[in-house]
Amino acid sequence: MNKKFLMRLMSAILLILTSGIIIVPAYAHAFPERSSPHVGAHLKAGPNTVKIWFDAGIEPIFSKLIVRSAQGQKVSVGPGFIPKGQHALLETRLKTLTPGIYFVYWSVIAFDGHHTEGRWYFRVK
Ligand SMILES: [Cu+2]
Repeated sequence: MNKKFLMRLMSAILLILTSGIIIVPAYAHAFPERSSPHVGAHLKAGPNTVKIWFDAGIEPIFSKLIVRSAQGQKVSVGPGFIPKGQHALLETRLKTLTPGIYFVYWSVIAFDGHHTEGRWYFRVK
């Protein structure tokens, strides 16, 4: 093996390694982009649903959206769901809400397998 061949071999290996890094798909974690009601909203009447739109696709089986009153009572129906034809929208139906503060708990697994979760509130006057 001469020196020139060795140099070529090394640069070829380097090229394969670096291009290998480039072709790895760049998936993102899922974070909320917007919601209905808005984070921290003060509402005149209780909403019927809570919706959170994420910036990446989420897995239906592992994604949860639960709403609780300030006293910790669950006021949402079921664990939340992803409407048909959607992949980044998480939704839940609500029972009739009386005036007070409500906490929205969300927990999702993105298509890349990464888990994110959070909590925010809205208020019904
Ligand atoms: Cu991720």
